[in-house]
Amino acid sequence: MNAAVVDTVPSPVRLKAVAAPGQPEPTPALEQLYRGFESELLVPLWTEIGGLMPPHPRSQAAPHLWQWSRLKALAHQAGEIVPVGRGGERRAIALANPALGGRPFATPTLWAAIQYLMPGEDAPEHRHTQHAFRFVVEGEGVWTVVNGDAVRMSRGDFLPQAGWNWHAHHNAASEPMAWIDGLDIPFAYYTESQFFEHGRDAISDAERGTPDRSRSERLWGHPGLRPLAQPDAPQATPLLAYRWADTDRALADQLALEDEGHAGATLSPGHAAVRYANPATGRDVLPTIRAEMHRVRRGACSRTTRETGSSVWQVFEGAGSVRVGEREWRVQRGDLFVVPSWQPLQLRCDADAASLDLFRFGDAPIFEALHQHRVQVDPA
Ligand code: GTQ
Ligand code: FE2
Repeated sequence: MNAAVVDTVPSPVRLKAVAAPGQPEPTPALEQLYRGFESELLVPLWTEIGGLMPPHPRSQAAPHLWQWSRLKALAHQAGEIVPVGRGGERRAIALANPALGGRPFATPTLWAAIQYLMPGEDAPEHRHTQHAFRFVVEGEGVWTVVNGDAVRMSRGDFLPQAGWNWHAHHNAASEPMAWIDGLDIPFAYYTESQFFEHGRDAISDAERGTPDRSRSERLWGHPGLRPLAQPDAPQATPLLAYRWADTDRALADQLALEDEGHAGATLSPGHAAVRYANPATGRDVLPTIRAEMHRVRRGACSRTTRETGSSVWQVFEGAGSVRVGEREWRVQRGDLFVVPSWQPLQLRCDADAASLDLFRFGDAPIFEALHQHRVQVDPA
């Protein structure tokens, strides 16, 4: 090895000889051993064990709340000042977890952003290996065009879009529109697995149509019915839009069944929930992202739950309070908050709100695939 190179590279390793339980007292011999480790870029497990192998996850990420009113005001300002086009690709503004070093990451694995398009604007076509979805908390007028299939985006709709599909967005309406994007960008970043390509500079006139239902919905959007001409078990969902009317009815039915005495219809008393599923497999919509909608009845609260991996929640409707770890916030429509790995979460609906509806996405499919997923629900 070239000694000059070794000399110019500062060792990032700094070991302290400390007396920990079961470890030797600091002596000149121990100091010399540790300086030897440092100069060879070696780290002994016994000084690191607490941080590397804690008894349960201790997340780097912090619980945090972003208020929708502030996000939307800033996104609107960006709409007036910052153009959208090739290069920057999207007018998307990411939530940066305050404990993740200023990176635009909501959690160690998940990206969450508010995206904004002015009337008549287009976001250009591209594709990437990162898996993505859109969720619309309010407004309408934008169509997302996935592999040439124009998909309407309206309030309450969930629009998954698996990696490596071409996509562009266009606002066909006379009002600006905001929505949220969720992607596994941080996961792809840390695992160094990203690919990206630009698409056509403009989509065709036919693709600029504004159909009520996309081709994907006409093929795959019939409950319990699989089109025989289509592939058997696509890994990510072939259905590009999950409409609010269906989600709303599913949640309302759970609570109505509970009212009729069928306690097993809900997760816990007053807490209804559904997961968006791939209609071909029944599994999660995306390989890395799980998405759900929750409804907590007036005055009710959820059971306190901890789970491996992180999630981001967005209040869809109603008002209430949310407790994450040591933090507690009042929340209303559009507010977004982060639940880091293994931090306890409890949701509570105000006594004077009809219900508290929340959209949630998380990285659980990653941990399930690796047999590392755990959930702990406090007893009632
Ligand atoms: O809409 O295609 O928030 O590619 C981040 C990356 C949105 C998108 C984001 C993206 C998009
Ligand atoms: Fe994209």
